[in-house]
Amino acid sequence: MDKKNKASGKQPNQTNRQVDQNKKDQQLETFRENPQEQYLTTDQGVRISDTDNSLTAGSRGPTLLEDFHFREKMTHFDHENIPERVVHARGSGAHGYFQPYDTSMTQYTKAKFLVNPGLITPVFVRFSTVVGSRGSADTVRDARGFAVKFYTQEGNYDLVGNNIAPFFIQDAIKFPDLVHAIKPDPDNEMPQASAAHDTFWDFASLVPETTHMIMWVLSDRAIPRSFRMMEGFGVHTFRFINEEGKGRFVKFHWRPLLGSHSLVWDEAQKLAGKDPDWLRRDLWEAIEKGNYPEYELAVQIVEEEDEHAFGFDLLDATKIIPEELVPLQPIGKMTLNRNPDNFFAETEQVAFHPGNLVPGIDVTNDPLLQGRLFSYLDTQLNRFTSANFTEVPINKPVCPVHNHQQNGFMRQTINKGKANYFPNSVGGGCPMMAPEAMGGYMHYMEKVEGHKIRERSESFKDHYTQASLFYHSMTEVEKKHILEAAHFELGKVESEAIRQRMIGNFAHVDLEFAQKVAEGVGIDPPTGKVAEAIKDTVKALKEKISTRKSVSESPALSMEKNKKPVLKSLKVAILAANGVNVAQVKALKEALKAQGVESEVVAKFLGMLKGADGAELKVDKSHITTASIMYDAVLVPGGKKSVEAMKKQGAAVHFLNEAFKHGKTVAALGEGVDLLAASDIKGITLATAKDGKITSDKGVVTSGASADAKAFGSAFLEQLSQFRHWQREEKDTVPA
Ligand code: HDE
Repeated sequence: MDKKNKASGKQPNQTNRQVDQNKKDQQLETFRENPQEQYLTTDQGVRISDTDNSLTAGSRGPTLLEDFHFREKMTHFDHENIPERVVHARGSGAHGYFQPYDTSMTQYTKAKFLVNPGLITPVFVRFSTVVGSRGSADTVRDARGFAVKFYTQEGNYDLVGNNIAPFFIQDAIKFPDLVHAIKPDPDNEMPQASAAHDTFWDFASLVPETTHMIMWVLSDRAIPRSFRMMEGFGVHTFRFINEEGKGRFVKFHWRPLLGSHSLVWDEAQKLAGKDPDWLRRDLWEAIEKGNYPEYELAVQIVEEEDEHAFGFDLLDATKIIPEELVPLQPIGKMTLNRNPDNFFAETEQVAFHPGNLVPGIDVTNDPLLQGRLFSYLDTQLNRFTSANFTEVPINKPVCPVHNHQQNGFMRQTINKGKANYFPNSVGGGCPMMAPEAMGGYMHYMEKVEGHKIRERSESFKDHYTQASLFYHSMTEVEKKHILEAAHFELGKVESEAIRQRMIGNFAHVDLEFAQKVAEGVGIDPPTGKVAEAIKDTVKALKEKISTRKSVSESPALSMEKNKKPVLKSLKVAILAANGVNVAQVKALKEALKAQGVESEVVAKFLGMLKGADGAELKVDKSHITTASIMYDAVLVPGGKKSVEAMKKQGAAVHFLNEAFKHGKTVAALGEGVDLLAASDIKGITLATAKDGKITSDKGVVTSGASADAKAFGSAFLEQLSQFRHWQREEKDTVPA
């Protein structure tokens, strides 16, 4: 297996483990409320005899103020809302655990949860989109948040990352500007959950440091197929500190064991309407079915001596460290195995903070990270109105908490004794300060000196080299998707001047790319003297960094180049109507299930279908409630009557066209091939209904009625595991 960009395939050692995995769950259990077999009561515990009628003066008279049940019920309802997060408002959470593979990280960090394979640390993860409101669609083009709270024995550690490795800006002071620009316009609050409007591209075109992340956001990474199939990045350079006190720079990566996969843009937009909860539902259902999402945690380590060895600054969050320069070292595996019991109590109230650190991990001077260290606590105070949000069950550490913090709205802890200050003698000096040997957190003793100054470091000033590296590391199809995304995004920009400026920025990434973007958005492409001047700037940038470590291509950045076959938990639609070959469908379903592939029978109406031989088949989804975009592949079984009926069903034919257009595996057996032939899918080799042939052409697998079922099964699974078939040029002519 290619160790560079894929999960290493390592497994944690299961012997001698200190099972801490359930510690958080046990703690949460003490807060859970279960209404089974219980009476309805007020908040005071008084049993309620009637919750359907207010207490009134006569059956048609006014409501009485003394109706304490009415008052309490209504008041609580009136106060149900808290402010949604100012960014990352839309999120989905899951519980799980993390376990290191081995002790290999001991040389770099003293963080126990990363070096002791016997230790299983409970985690809570919240995935999110950034821009949209709490009720917005999941599949919008956006970065995804990937925030992990580790409930370690040494305190909570939060790794608050994204699924995009670089960030838009270098200095936190620009964050309010960036977010204002990308959020809906202030006058009319449009558009929702989308960067495709003038204000964002105005900002981007004026702030070229955004260019690198823009290339990622235009790429397929911004429309993940599933939270389970998405990478995560810590983004900043952090610091590891080992037992000897030696510090090293570190970047964090999460690699999904299912590999990284994306939607296509047309599909993403349609899903936003047909199932706005697409990613949330996928995560929830996978966990309910026992398909636990798994991610490998890996790190890139840089020695302090090498701080200035690279062609970019490690403290600049708009840059990545190419994996070809510093390979990833696997640490351990995170498994998400439990859905929250209550969305508000857990997913909404969880409060992450990149400053929640444990011994062995520290921050660096990255100015973006430094600003975050202020912002997260500040924003939690706005969301919760009280500093006591740390006492909310989901935020509570599983290790002891003792200090002199007190009071405030909604204080839960009952601190005993008189000593609410330090030093004290009345409380025996407790709680005591912990020396380092007793686990006391020590900030890394970095030497810092300088003049107070508002100035961006010279080493932060190259905004294009890595944007260009990203683009040039893509496959042709990935480049095409970036181009189409740029046509969409800039195509929605009304101001020609903004579009023009963006083309100028893109020209520094790749001249030809900029020219192609310009062509689609009504702007004269940069040519002649302008193009020459841009080429000179780019060349000068390259020369400046050529003496330091850099790469001109990073295959690790391409999802396509690192594609990993996947079958587990993919979903296949089986199109059918009355007269379908029921025995064949049942056999297919079994064969798919054996590989962990899910399948659903899709027909015009819900209910039972009657097969050719009189057997019955349950319909899982009707045409009106589903679409090809909700499946990873489509299969048409045999059955003459069934196929003849479907030829007259626009929805069934559209299903095939659309799946084909989106690059999905399409298959047909026996008479099912006739439905394919009747669709708009042309130029693909098909078997004929009656022969014994099996064909497999660009992800379209067909089988004559007399062909070997097993051989068809393996041909289909082979194509399905490829996930998408981009080589279909014919798809552009298919209407869907
Ligand atoms: Fe955040 N970010 N951020 N961010 N961020 C928030 O904190 C902020 C940044 C990220 O699921 C807020 O609790 C500033 C980078 C995630 O609850 C807020 C800057 C990365 C989440 C905030 C950044 C992130 C947030 C809003 C620039 C990837 C959701 C609600 C300096 C490494 C966590 C909240 C969850 C949330 C501030 C940049 C990731 C306002 C000032 C870079 C995953 O505090």
